[in-house]
Amino acid sequence: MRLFILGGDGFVGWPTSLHLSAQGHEVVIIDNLSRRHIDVELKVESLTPIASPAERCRAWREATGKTIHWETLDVASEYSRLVELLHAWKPDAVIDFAQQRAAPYSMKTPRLKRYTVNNNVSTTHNLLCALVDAEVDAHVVHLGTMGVYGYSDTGSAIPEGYLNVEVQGGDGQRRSVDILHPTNPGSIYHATKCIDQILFAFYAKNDGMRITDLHQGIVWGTQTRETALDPRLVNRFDYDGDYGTVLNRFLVQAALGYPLTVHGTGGQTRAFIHISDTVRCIELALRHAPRRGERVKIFNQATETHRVRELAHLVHRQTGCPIDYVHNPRNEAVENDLAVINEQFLALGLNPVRLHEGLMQEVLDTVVRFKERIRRERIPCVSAWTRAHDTQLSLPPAIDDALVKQPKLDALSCIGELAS
Ligand code: USQ
Repeated sequence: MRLFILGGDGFVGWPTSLHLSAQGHEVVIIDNLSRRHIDVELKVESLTPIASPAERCRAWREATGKTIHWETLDVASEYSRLVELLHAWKPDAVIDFAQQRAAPYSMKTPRLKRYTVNNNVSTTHNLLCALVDAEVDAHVVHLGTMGVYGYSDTGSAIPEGYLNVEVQGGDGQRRSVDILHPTNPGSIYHATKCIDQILFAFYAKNDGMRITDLHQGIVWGTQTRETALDPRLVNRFDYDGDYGTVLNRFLVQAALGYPLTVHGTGGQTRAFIHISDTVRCIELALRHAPRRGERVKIFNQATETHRVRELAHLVHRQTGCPIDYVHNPRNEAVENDLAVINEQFLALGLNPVRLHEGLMQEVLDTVVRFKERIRRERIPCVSAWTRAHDTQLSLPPAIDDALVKQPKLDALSCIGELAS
């Protein structure tokens, strides 16, 4: 298949691009390098030293003889060029990772709330609109989030996208219907994924578009088989308080002997998936596209659930690092249970990678290799969901300055600098 991978430079986009190229697909990455720009803005870098886009593609060619094409484009704002690219390449499928994906970043300031909504919703809608406009019948595979459901304990497992309910019709008869599971976002970022769902439902109904939405849990790990082929192919690894996700952060903290930062009681249960399963799930979703006219296919892309404090205990047992129960800057339930149905991927043959000490050790080894690059002052989570949650008013001055002084997130302004 010929594939467009929007956001192919990011934490999930890059390993997916390599994996699908390795499977023999023709891959075109479309990316505005915004994630690298945000690194500059936040004065933090991926723990692993990631190569420039050109270097990444060169390394892939040298390692495998395969070519990955690269187009630098901001899908949220360069609509006409997107249509031109669709006309020129006529992809069979478009995989969409081109989103601002960090909940804490999306809650940091009014400017970043607006940036996240404008960027994420415009990207989704521009893509859908452009496919109709260009008359390209590509399967859209979108990386959504388990967070669209909220994490409340309803006493039943979260179904895959649709909830079967019974309604009473005007004739008094009761009928069973499937509705999109009600949304309950926990951040502005998660809210954008809820809006995406509505757009997908509309384009599937109105234009017969073939769409798959993957409701993914928290990804952990860093390397996949392909990213490990050459140091220049290494995947990015975030540990800072905005972009680092909880288990990867704990592993970094353990490597430094920095007490594990459990928010509140650590009673939040979340769904998880290892990065190597993520890329396999996307491959499976691609192979099983919905038919034209079929409703949006929704998969829960998560393989296990864990409570945050249990993860901290696991890391503590393996490394001896102490646990620190810190103030929670988020407005979230103190404790929640979570059960998730993920039957569809299992039925398609996914054999999940489960969290175990060996795999955590692999991540720890990577962390230790690049330990010197860690900026300890970027570890605390300081993005507060509301003023009331910001009991410490503790934004480090450097971040305050960075945000105030940069009037606009111009994702393209740093390309030359980054690519050189
Ligand atoms: N947490 C801690 N200590 C920390 C960091 C986080 O206790 O040092 C807690 C948070 O309060 C939260 C939980 O860990 O309860 C998860 O936080 P996270 O930062 O690992 O994950 P989250 O913000 O939910 O977002 C991540 C990805 C996002 C993806 C989502 C999947 O950044 O792109 O959509 O996971 S899910 O959570 O299932 O919606």
